[in-house]
Amino acid sequence: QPTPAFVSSNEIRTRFSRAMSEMYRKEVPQYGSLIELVADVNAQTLQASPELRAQMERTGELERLDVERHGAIRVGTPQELSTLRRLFAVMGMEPVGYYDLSVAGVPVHSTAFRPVSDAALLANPFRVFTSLLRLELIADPALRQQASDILARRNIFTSEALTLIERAETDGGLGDADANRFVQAALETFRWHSDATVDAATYDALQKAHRLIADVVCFKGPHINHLTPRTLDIDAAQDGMPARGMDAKDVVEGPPRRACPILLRQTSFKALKEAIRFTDAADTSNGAHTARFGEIEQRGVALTHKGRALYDELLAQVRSMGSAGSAAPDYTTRLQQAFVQFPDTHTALRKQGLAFYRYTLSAQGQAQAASVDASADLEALIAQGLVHAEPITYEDFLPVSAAGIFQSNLGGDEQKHYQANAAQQVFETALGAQVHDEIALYADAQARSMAAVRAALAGVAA
Ligand code: OOG
Ligand code: NI
Repeated sequence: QPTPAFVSSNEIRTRFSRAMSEMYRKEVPQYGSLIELVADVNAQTLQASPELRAQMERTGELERLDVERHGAIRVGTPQELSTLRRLFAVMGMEPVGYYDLSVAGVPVHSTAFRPVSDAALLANPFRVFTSLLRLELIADPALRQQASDILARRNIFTSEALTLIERAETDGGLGDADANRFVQAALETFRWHSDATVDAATYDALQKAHRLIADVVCFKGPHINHLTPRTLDIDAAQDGMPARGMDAKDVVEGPPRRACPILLRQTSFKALKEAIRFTDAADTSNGAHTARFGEIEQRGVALTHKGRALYDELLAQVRSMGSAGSAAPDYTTRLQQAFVQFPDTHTALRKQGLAFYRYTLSAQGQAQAASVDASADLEALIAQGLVHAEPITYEDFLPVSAAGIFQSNLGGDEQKHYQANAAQQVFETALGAQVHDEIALYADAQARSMAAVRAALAGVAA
């Protein structure tokens, strides 16, 4: 029997990400406006900065820019989480990183499903930030039990999706028609349902425990709660939101604007109020739910452990100054001031071991490879123009920013407090797998590129 031709997992991910984007555009029309705004800002930014365009062209990122986005969902049980892991695996997406958001008053812990290899990231870096509700953080035992019973009754996957996941696992892939069926079936899990699965009183009780708990427990499935395109100038995009009818969040999360962007900066437009029907209601006239929004992000270079520690320290400084009251300079100014301590040239970031880079031989380096000492100092080779060092893009998330995004979109201002209790092992048991260490992935990518440069120099010189 001839081996069936499988569609690559990269291609399935691209089809899925496109289908998800189309669905969300219909569900939340403002998301369409956001996509248009970001496309305009990106075109202007690339036109104004030929240097950025050239860099993105060299690294292959220019091509992925228009398809690039992330989404987020929240699930209720270990079973749901582990099946999602299998579903995302069909699209080449693996769990990366562990985020404990209980520290920030959100009763979940999370990971991001995303491609991990250099080639898969370039093909389409689609990511889904996925949170698991921590029912143990509901204080009232009766309510906790009720939430758990409600969750136990639902099945968030269609039988077709489950069949096709199994087929992909058994056969090692999916053919073209199956891949399309899989995309459609998988999409059902992320669809919005205006019919709640509970009566109004139950919704209210769960909403009081935490607005996020109601969002996870009271619906048929983990509706996609936002999709986020990547912008090259988040300040311009933020400024452009009101003119296009979007109610922008007050501050951009993450590091300040810099010459060399680091990590991730994010902002969003506030969640919409959507009509919902409770099981004891005839229509949607007495139900509304606020959870779904739009977000944009600007990505910069990934940081080493040392760089990340400096980032966390400076951010903590700025946030603690917030309590100084009205005399404190405004947040953006304080952020700018604190981050003066974070070097802002790629040469300094590299030399101080703060960020990760991908090394390649330049055209000149290739031409002169035969005469270059393969063990020469990399910085010296860069200075001579023989080696390029391109920033490795940060592909992950930031817990403090994520908490800010959660908070600004749940509506209401009450701030809950939970004990900080990272529980990565509990999370991994629920997931049925270990999460990748994101910093190790960047370190590997950098090391591989260095080894390739050395090999190219040695190979020709030998
Ligand atoms: C996820 C919030 C985190 C981000 O970009 O940091 C996130 C959620 O609201 O479910 O998407
Ligand atoms: Ni997000």
